[in-house]
Amino acid sequence: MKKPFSKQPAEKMLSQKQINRRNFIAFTSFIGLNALAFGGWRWLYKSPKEESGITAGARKPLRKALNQNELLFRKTFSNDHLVKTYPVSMADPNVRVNSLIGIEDANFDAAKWSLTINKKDGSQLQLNLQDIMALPKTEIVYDFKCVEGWDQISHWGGVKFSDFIQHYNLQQEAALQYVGMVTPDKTYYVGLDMPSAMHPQTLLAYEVNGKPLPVKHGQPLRLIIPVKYGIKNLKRVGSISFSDERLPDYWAEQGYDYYSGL
Ligand SMILES: Nc1nc2c(c(=O)[nH]1)N[C@H]1C(S)=C(S)[C@@H](COP(=O)(O)O)O[C@H]1N2
Ligand SMILES: [Mo]
Repeated sequence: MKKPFSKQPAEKMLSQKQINRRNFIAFTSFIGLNALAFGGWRWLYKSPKEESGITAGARKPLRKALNQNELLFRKTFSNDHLVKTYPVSMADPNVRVNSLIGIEDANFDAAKWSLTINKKDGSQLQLNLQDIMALPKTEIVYDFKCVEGWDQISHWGGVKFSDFIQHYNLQQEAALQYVGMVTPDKTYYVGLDMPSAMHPQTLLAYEVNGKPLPVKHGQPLRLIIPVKYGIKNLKRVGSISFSDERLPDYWAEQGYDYYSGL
């Protein structure tokens, strides 16, 4: 009578020599891979830190990887990519407030406020709110996102940054790579890549929910830049500058991503 399993090839018995050999391979690769991981970590740990400046805190190889990521995102989400918008009825009437750096001065007088534009040739342009409100108005209702983990559909009104540039003949300035915006007291500041600033949904906003901006949202003028996280949406713009170098950014100095794109 045939055994049911006899067709199966007989299991090969491993000789003691083979077992020893396999143990040796397993053990040395275990040690080897650990040494490799440790070496990699030491390499990263010992590699120079980037110089403190616009961004700070990352080891150079990490920063290199971050910059590559940024390039990829900038190529993928070009200017033609519009942030999703919503009907006005979906805007939240109670707009959240997050962080008040640079807008805490109780003596601030919005009537005396003016916007300073630092032009490429070193000259300045001083504009008041009426100048800005005289330009074509654009409204947007979109999902505002804060890196701290909340988001909210909100409704803003103002002038498109790109319309503003055109109207005041700042094409030479817009040909540079970066824009910087600073609060009047200079305590909060953001640096932006020009394509994001010139994005068709980026506004210098003076209204929220159809009413003038209250202090807590950046009276009298704030940046609304829907392609970026909240941190870049500077409240109470005091001055605007242009450069081919990255301009200072409050949160990038604390280690947040300079680009902070969505
Ligand atoms: N001047 C100034 N602008 C600022 C901030 C700030 O602290 N000061 N915080 C930023 C952050 S982190 C967010 S999420 C948004 C919040 O805007 P909101 O308070 O109008 O919701 O403002 C941004 N702009
Ligand atoms: Mo935020």
